[in-house]
This record gives sequence, structure tokens and C-alpha cells, in this order.
Amino acid sequence: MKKILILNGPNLNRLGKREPHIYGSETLDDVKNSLELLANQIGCKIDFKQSNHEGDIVDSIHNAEDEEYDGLIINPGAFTHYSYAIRDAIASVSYPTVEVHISNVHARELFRHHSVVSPVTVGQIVGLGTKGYKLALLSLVKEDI
Ligand code: CA2
Repeated sequence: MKKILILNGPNLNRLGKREPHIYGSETLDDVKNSLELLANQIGCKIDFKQSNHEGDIVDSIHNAEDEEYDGLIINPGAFTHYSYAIRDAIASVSYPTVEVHISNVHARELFRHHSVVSPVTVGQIVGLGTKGYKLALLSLVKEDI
């Protein structure tokens, strides 16, 4: 059974509490629950985490290699736009990474248009709301989708 790690960066613990016009009304727990349902349906195991700290995220990416995860789904939050440490961590592991953004970053402020992590991911899903996490999970687990 495939094992997928899902990491969420800074401020995503505030999901559903503010700015619903940008990020929707689901909380991060709602997102976790619906991903667990999908994981059961498609027969994989997920671990879902959130951290506001860059180093914790880097450590989780490294540890996932030792713990033999088959893939990573990451929404790095604002770290997307400037964290070379997270980019280098993704580049340092052998499993595939899919980058997810809930909002359409390209329709927002200029600083959100650029991702420093995208070049080291297999792909990026942007602007489809929390559904993006489900699509990322399907793409990593169901290779023939
Ligand atoms: O659209 C996304 O998923 C983002 O990664 C979310 C980040 C933002 O910095 C990126 O540019 C795009 C921010 C997450 C903060 O989430 C909040 C949720 C509710 C209220 C306030 C912030």
C-alpha cells in the first residue's frame, strides 16, 4: 500500500477561520478528514501535517525518505515564494512531490506568481480550492488515472 505525506506550511492552520472568499470555508481538519476518506477509497495511507516553521518542514521532507514514503503533497504556504531551504530539501529526496495551492496565486499579488519550489516538483495544482489536494493524491497513487 502506498504511503503519502501531506505537508502544509505557515498559516494554513487558519483555514476556514478567516478570508473564506480566498481560501473557502473548510478548516484544515475538514481537509484532512476528506483526504482520509479518499485514501481509504483508493487504498493508500496518508499522514497529514501542518507547521509554521521552515526547519520542521525541511526535517519532515528528509524523514519521509528514511520512512519510505512513496510521495509528498506540499502546500508550502508563503514559503513557496522564497524558501530555498524547502526547495533544496525536495530536491534532496528521491520520492515525487506535488505542489498544491488552494487559491489561484496567479490572480493575486505579484509576489505570489513565482514559486521557487516548482522546478523540483513533478507538478503544481493551483486555484482549484481544497480539491487540489485530492487531485494530487489521485495523481500520486493512481498512476493510470
Ligand atoms: O493558495 C494557497 O494555498 C497558498 O499557498 C496559501 C498561502 C499563501 O501565502 C500562498 O501565496 C498561497 C497562505 C496560507 C494562509 O492561509 C490563510 C487561511 C485563512 C486565513 C488567513 C490565511
